[in-house]
Parts: sequence; structure tokens; C-alpha cells
Amino acid sequence: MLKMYGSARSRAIRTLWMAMELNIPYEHLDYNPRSPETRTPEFLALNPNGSVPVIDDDGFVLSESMAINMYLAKKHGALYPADAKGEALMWQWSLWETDRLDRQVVNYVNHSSALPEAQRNKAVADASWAEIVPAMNTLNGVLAKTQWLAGSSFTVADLNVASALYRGLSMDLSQWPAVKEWLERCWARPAGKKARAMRE
Ligand SMILES: N[C@@H](CCC(=O)N[C@@H](CS)C(=O)NCC(=O)O)C(=O)O
Repeated sequence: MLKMYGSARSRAIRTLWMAMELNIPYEHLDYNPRSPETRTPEFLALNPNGSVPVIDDDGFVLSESMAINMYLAKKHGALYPADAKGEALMWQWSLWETDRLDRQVVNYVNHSSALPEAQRNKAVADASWAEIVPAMNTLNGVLAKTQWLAGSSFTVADLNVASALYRGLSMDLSQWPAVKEWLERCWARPAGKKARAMRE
């Protein structure tokens, strides 16, 4: 059976959401980031980075949340873009999010609200925000013209970017109304709601 390592309070929320979209059976190993379970020789053999998520699909081991979701969608023949252009857009948006928004959003939310006040660093929050603004402007411009990122329906491209923007749900997105509407639409899916409930 598919084993999914990683707590829903980590980037594993992305892969848990995908498994629930696909309605596939899986065993959840609810490991927290940096926990002792992720520092054992057994875990480091699965993922030498020591990070979550990682999956073990009957002996096929894969890390990186975006890659895991693309693999699962392709393997199970659902939410995978229908043609080469949609597939390329899925790669484009998944890689773009990882580059332009992933760590930036986590750092911004941590250092502006999530961490205890004494641990917050305003310079980190400000530097992150300076990167978030142009990226959100880009995403908003695209989503003002199209409902979905890779074709005419919800695909793994939307799942990857929306799930990575989980913390965007707690940010003021009013200056990016198309992003806000799309993000809420994605997370309102039954599997999105279930993934969120695992975390909150
Ligand atoms: N690019 C990776 C990032 C994975 C990652 O950084 N995971 C964090 C938790 S959200 C982690 O396990 N950090 C602890 C560590 O790296 O030791 C992905 O998207 O899967």
C-alpha cells in the first residue's frame, strides 16, 4: 500500500490533499518536520534530505511535494492535464510557485503573525513581502483571464499551487481578488476541506 510520510501541518498537506482527491487508499505516517522519526537511518534512506513529504509506493520512493502530486495524478489517471500543453503548464506553474512563492509565503506568515512575537524578524517578513507582491500580481493577472491554470478544469497544476498557498488563506489577499477567489474555490473542494481539517 502507498505510504505517505509527513504531518498535515507540513508541506505533506499537499500530497494528502491529492490522495483524497484521487480517493486512493494510503497509510499515513504522521511525522512532524525535524522530528526524531525523520532522523532515523530508515527515514534518511527514504529521503536523505530528512524532510517531509515523502512517499513509498510499493517500493517506489519519491520526495518533493509537487513531483509526488504529478506522479500520483498521472499514475491514477485523474486531474492530470489532457495534452502536452496542459502538462507543460502544470510544470510551469508548479516550478514557478516553488521558486517565487513557496518559502516566501511561509516566511512572511511566520514572521508577521504565526511565530510568537519575540521570535519574529520584521526584516524577513518585509523581504518576503517584497517578493510576494510581484508574484501575486502575476498570478492575479493570469487568473483574471482564466478559471484554471492548465486547461479548462481543475488539475494538479491548481492543486499544487493552491495547496502550497495554504497560508495565503490567512493573508489579506484583497488586492489580488482573482487569486483570492480561485484559492477559496480550490480549497472548497471536498478533498481540500478534508485536508484542511487534518491540519486545523
Ligand atoms: N521542496 C520540498 C520541501 C520539503 C520541506 O522543506 N519540508 C519541511 C516541512 S514543510 C521539512 O520537512 N523540513 C525539515 C527538514 O528539512 O529537516 C517539498 O515541496 O516537498
